[in-house]
Amino acid sequence: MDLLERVNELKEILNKASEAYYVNDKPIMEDYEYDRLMDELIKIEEANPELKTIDSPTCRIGGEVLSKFEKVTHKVKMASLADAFSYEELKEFDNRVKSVAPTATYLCELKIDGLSVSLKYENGILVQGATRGNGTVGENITNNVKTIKSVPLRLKNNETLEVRGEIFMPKKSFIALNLEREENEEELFANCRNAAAGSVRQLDSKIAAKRNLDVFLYYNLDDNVKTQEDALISMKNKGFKVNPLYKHCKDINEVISYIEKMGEERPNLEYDIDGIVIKVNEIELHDIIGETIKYPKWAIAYKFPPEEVSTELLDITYQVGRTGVITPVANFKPVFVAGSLISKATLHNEDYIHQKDIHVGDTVIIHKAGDVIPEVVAPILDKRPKDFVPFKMITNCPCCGSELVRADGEADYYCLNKECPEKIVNGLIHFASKPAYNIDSLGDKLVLQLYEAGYLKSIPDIFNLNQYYNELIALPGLGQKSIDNLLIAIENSKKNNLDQLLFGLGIRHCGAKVSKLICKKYRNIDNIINATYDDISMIPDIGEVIAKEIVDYFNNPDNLKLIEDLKNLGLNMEFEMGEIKENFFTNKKCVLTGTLASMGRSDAKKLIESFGGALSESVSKKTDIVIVGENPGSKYDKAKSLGIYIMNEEEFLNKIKE
Ligand code: 0OW
Repeated sequence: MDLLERVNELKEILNKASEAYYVNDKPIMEDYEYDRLMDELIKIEEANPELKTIDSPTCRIGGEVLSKFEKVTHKVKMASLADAFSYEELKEFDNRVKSVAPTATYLCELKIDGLSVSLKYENGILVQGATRGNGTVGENITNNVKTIKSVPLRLKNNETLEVRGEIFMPKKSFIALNLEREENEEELFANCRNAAAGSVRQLDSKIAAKRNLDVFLYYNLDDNVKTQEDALISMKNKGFKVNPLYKHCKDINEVISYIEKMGEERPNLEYDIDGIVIKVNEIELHDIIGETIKYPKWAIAYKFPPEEVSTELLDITYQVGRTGVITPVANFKPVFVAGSLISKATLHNEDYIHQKDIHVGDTVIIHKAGDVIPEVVAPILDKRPKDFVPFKMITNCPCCGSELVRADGEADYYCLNKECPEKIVNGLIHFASKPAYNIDSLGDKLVLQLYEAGYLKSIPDIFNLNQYYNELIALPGLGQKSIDNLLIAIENSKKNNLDQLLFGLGIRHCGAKVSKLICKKYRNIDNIINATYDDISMIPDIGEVIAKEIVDYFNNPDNLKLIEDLKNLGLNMEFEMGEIKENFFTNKKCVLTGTLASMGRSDAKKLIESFGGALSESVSKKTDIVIVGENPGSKYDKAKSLGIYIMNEEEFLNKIKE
């Protein structure tokens, strides 16, 4: 047999083995056999590069490192889904469908919590994998898609087609990945979806290949089947991995029973789902029912309410914040909640703990408020150990031992010791953080390392680090390049606007927004230092509490010395007003819920603020606009119930451009 024949034989055997193992979960050969054949193919291709083809299983190992992802325009827009948060909303959906298509039935699928992908095949060969992006323009991630073992590199028949589905990271892979990242002191992924998205966007496909990504396909653009159910069966027959837990429901009540059943099944699934997708099964009805700008009207996603689980409260520990505030933290047996593994949650303050009647040793119920923040909901009283030790708030700082102080009427305890190490370190971390002085190469770990090495004890020390150049490059894990970058970043940061400095100082209750308001009024640091309590408290949205904190801060000689030191170090003490263009968002209170395809949250916030608007976290009667991105949370629901103006991303972008 000549080499070409051998290569084709190996590709045939290995691709078949991949499909059997990863698509049909029915292995047809031992792992060592697969690896042996793969090694043989790698060697032949290395010796004879002209024999390597783009459908070779050796592509699954990854290899090429891209500098960036090419943009891809989808010939047919990759639709998104409208959400339903209650059965009432599902019934409204059903009424709308039946009003134009009375004979419609439904096909329910699990809503895999990953990221959408489009796979293009030409003459049976996978030629392109792309992300959804904003639905019209996505990113070319072909190299990374080829490393997903359940993605066929070649179809059995040489068809030309495009299929779409969801890339996801199985729960087990997510836990293993985070354990590995914890050991490497890397930032952990919050949930399976973020881990999948972070993996698919790796420019080095060798890294993607290690992430055990998987995929379920649910849509074939080039099929002429009559129902969604047939579409799934047909895709499975072509060798695609299709989630088997779909169900044909004849009416909305059957849909609701299926939702109930899968809600119970959810914690046992090997992957994350955040809901159920309900589609009209008869495809010829889709055009009759139609679609809106962003969503098909013949499909909807029912979103599960935040998942609750119980676990054992092992300990209550305490953090010392940069202002000295003491925060109790619940440490419990790790549990999976709504897609992420958590072992800690804030307990806010002493009153919260007493009011919830929480004690170490309790079995507590945990959920994720707004699907993101882990929260201890309540103890399960009949599981409380007889010999439990009632909770008692600590009286001394867990870090420096000084006596804690709780001001009358305040909920929190504070450590007032200016020399408290944890307070100093957290203060420096805050100063260098993105929303404050934004010295991006001076992260939490480096601040702690420089503090412990004795080079960094105060804010001015940051700007004197250049005097210890030789000592710094000798520190473990650092080197000339990283120190050069750090010193450049520090030097450049001196040009920052005054509000970033004021926020970075860590004055209590003086957050980013307040700092900007103060700077807009006074324009430079000396005017702020000389401002009176009455003057400051007259500023709209400032008030007496903040005015007192600011006046007290600048009455303290140590802080005045700090400002003098920073002036002498060349930090900018003026506030440059960006020109505020009047537009739809001027003086409007906005809330953003869900994720925008076209920009991150902080960019949206900057944009709105540049027009004189404000972006806050929670929806209230004072909110003027709620901007709804993908996978919005309960804020969207609240906005609807309050009759607040809601806009989707498309409208937001148009208004911004006006
Ligand atoms: N995440 C899913 C899923 C699904 C598409 C095709 C027509 C309308 C949306 O499991 N099972 N089925 C669809 O159908 N979409 C899904 O996910 C969507 C894609 C984009 C936003 C959602 O994640």
